[in-house]
Amino acid sequence: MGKATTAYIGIGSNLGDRRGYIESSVKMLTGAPELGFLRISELIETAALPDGDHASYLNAVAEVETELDAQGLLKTLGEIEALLGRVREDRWGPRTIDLDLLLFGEEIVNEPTLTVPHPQMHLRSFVLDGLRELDSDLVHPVLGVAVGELAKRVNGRNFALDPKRPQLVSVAGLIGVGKTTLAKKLADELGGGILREPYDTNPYLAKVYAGQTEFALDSELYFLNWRVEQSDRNVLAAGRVVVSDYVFERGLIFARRLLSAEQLDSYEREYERMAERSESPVLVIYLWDSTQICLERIHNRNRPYEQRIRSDFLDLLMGDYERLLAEWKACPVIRLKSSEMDYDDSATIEGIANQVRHYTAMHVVSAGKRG
Ligand code: A4P
Ligand code: MG
Repeated sequence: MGKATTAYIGIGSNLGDRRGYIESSVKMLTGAPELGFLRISELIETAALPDGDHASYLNAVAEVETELDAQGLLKTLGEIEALLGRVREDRWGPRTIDLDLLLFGEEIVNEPTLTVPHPQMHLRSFVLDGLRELDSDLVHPVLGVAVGELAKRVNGRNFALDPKRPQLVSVAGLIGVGKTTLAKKLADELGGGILREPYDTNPYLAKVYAGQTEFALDSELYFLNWRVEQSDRNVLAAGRVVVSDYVFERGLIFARRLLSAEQLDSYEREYERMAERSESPVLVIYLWDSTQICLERIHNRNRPYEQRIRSDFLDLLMGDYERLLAEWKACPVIRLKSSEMDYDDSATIEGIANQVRHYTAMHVVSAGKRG
């Protein structure tokens, strides 16, 4: 007898008697002589990925124990799918039953017919929540991150990688937290482009910081125009990775703190128009730290007009960012604490870039694989 491996299987159905198909698949998993069936998570109803165009799914995760190898288990799953009337048509099309191999012990498999961990499992709450329910200590063997932490990144939502979209990765966070440095290093490491806030060319910024609030609207509109020129969805190339040192929504955060009611009114009208043109990111990296540390960095980098920034203003902005990202729906969010990272250490940057890659379509395209 070989050594038993604990494996996790994603179960999905969106056609016919969904619950019945899932129950039958569980019976077959239990009955298969080569499998010891352990447990199944709760069933959850989810809108069909990628865009809800098909009937909604019932999803669950099963834990099995097997002495088969990963390919052997995949074959068994295929046989059960066939017995339950699964017809392979369109990738995203309706199916009576879909059995995906999510995790096979801690094994990493990259073969033409099999990728383990499943290449999109970390983007799906319906998978991560099921895994977490069965074993909260499980760690994704490639990302090195626990399933509970991965679940927080997607925050109850489900995403699909889409190589046809620009692969925009946005670094968000407070003034002075180190967004530009991280964005540049990641762009280099990922072989992608960089989009930077043009703080040094904004002719109004120094005036605003010097207390001439009548220039605040011009200053914010200047930034808004820059951002939309850079992140215009018709300008960014499909499939290409590009890293920005801001999120587009940052404009609203600053406008709400800096503009008078009347200025804000004009700003918001313009913002709505621009937001439609701007590409939304596939991943946000929220870089954070204490306001004290950000303030020290601001002092150290010594841009003259920034020296008036006070810690109570940073506290307010920090609260704004926290709220923005707590409600963020567009993509996964990875939180990183700036002072816990050494930007000059190449292994640190490689590690972060590796995480980022898995949230972009680079990850499946470069693996020569289905999504
Ligand atoms: N393959 C490679 N790696 C694996 C793996 N880890 N597990 C190969 C299973 N199969 C793997 O799979 C195509 C080929 O992938 C297999 O022959 C195998 O050699 P498939 O099951 O025939 O095709 P599929 O199901 O269309 O592909 P896949 O990747 O399983 O699709 P997804 O991404 O699971 O998409 N929306 C909601 N809400 N819930 C869902 O469960 N599922 C899908 C299916 C779409 N939308 C969904 C859901
Ligand atoms: Mg499948």
